[in-house]
Amino acid sequence: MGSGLYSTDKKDFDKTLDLKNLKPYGDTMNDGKIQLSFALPIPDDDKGIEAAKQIAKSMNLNEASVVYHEKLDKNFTFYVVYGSLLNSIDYSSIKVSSVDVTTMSMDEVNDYIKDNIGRKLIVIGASTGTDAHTVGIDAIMNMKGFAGHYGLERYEMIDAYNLGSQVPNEEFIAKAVELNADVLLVSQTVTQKNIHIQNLTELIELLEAEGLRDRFVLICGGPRITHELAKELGFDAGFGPGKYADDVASFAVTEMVNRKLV
Ligand code: B12
Repeated sequence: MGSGLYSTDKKDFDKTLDLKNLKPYGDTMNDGKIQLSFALPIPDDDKGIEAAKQIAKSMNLNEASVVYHEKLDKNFTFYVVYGSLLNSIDYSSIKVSSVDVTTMSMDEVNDYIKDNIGRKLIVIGASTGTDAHTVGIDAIMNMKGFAGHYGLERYEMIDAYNLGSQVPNEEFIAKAVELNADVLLVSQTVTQKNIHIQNLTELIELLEAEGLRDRFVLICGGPRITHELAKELGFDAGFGPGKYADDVASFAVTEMVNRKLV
């Protein structure tokens, strides 16, 4: 549902909906019902169930009940808890930064490149640093694509090079220079101890040190990457779950033309 529905039809939708005090919806408006899961480093017994309820209460969950619990190991238990959240948030004050480009289809991107750039684009991608996850970058680049969206390898006007995972930043940059790449795609999945921030920052610093930053369209992505974070770190755009090759290609070609990198 877009915000348009709320602003124009709010009263018809539900008279008790208050966007300044937004709460999760379970089965009635403002009931605050949520379900959450977590593990505790304790045995799976009655005392553990009570501990899980108290944890939920400490998170401001009212009438919490443990709807599922399972022993993970002798001293570790997994819980699913259901309850009513007492907190609310002000939805009307939320501002987000998102990629402001209309997504074109694969054919439209190819035509756009022919009309505005007049040559094939060179795109390289990798999971960099210590990150071993490849499924995200493959989803964007692989010929077969992902969720019904063909990957960049299938684009007639794009030469796509997928370097795989655990590619050191130095190697990634060297390959980008060797191939005379236009667009660099970096995937980061692991975010433990903010390793993704460290790694993405290192890439920017290396590019800047070599005077190469402005030569490329620089895009990162991954399950916990937002456009806002990407911009903060010095990338041109960031894409997370629910984004596909066509979103990325549309941004990249538009950015190239806007920045006169053609
Ligand atoms: C498969 C998997 C693995 C496989 C990876 C195999 C492979 N070849 O990729 C293996 C078993 C190797 C693995 C290892 C590890 N994993 Co793992 N793994 C997963 C799992 C189950 C699925 C990830 C996945 O493939 N998602 C599907 C893809 C399509 O989604 P996606 O990456 O979000 O991609 C989309 C977008 O984000 C975006 N996108 C992604 N990249 C890019 C890049 C660009 C440029 C753009 C534009 C867009 C984009 O486009 C995609 C399509 O929409 C997740 C849990 C989960 N269910 O998500 C854990 C998970 C990611 N793994 C995790 C962990 C901790 C690890 C290990 C550290 C475990 C360990 N202790 O050894 C190691 C990491 C080792 C390392 N050095 O990196 C954690 C990460 C937690 C965190 N916040 O850091 C998760 C979340 C599991 C968990 N709940 O704990 N893992």
